Amino acid sequence: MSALSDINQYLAGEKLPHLWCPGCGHGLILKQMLLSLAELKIPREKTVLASGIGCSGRAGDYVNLHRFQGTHGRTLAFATGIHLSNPELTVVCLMGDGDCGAIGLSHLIHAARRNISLTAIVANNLNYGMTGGQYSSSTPEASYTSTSRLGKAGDALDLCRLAAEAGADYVARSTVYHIHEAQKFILAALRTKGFSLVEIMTPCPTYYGRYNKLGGAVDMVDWLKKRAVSIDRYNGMEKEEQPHYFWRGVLVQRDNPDFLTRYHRRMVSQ
Ligand SMILES: Cc1ncc(C[n+]2csc(CCOP(=O)(O)OP(=O)(O)O)c2C)c(N)n1
Ligand code: SF4
Repeated sequence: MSALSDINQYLAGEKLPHLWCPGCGHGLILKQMLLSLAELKIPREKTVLASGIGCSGRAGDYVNLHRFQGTHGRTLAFATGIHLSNPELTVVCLMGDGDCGAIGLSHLIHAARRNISLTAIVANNLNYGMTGGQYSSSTPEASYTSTSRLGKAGDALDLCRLAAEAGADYVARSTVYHIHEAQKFILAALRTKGFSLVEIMTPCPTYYGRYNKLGGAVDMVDWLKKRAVSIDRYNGMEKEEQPHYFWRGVLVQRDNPDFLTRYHRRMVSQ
C-alpha cells in the first residue's frame, strides 16, 4: 500500500482538523479513498470529488482536488454531467446513505442502469447524521432513531443489490473495521470502466450508536465487525436472522460497455 505521505498531495491540510465527531468513520473512508488515488497514481488535476450534503459530504472540504458539492441527493446527476463533459477525468462520488439511497435513489438506479463511468462510495452510517439521526432507507428494522422512537418499522434497502440489479459493473460492500478490504474494493472500483459502487458501513456514535445503546466509537467498530458476515454466510441465514447482519464482499464484477462506449457506437452506426 502507498505511504501515508503520498496522500498529502490530495489533502487540503490548511482545512484540518476536520469537523467530524470523535469516532466517526467518515475520515477513515476519505483516507482510504485518497490512498487508493495515490496507489493508482491518479493526478489530482485529473480527479474530481463530487460529494453530497451531509456529514459525509464534508469530505470535499478537506481535499486538494477538483471538487463539486451539489444539492442533497443529486451528486450522481451532477457527476454524470461532469464525466460526460470531460471523460478524461476520474470522477469519484462520496455520499451518505441518505444522500445516495433516499432522496437521491433514482440517480443511483439510472447511473447504474446506464453504466456511467463513475466511482460511487457510500458511507453508510445507517442514519442521517447531519440533521440529527433520523432514520434513512438503509436503517435496519427495529432500530431506534430520532424519527423511530419505537423502533423502525420496515426493511432496510440494500443499495448494493439494487445497483447490481440495475446494471452496475462493480458492486462491493465492506466496513470501516475491515478497512484494508474496503480499500481493495475502492481500488477495484476505480479500475472499473463502467459504474462502480462501494458501500462502506461506518459508525455514527453520536446518533445511531447513542440511540441504539451500542456504546462508544470502539464498541461500534466492534459491533460492525461482528455484524458484517460473508455473502455466503448471509445468504445461508434464516430470513428473520438476516436483518441483524450485513453481508460484505464483492457482489458483482463485470465488464459491460459503459454509457459513452455505447453512445459512440450509436454515433458511428448512423
Ligand atoms: C433538498 C434537501 N432536503 C433535505 C435536506 C436536509 N438534509 C441535509 S443532510 C441530510 C441527510 C444526511 O444524511 P446522509 O446522506 O446519510 O449523510 P450523513 O450526514 O449521515 O453523513 C438531510 C436530510 C437538504 N439539505 N436538502
Ligand atoms: S453526527 Fe454521526 S455522521 Fe455526523 S460527524 Fe458525528 S458521528 Fe459522524
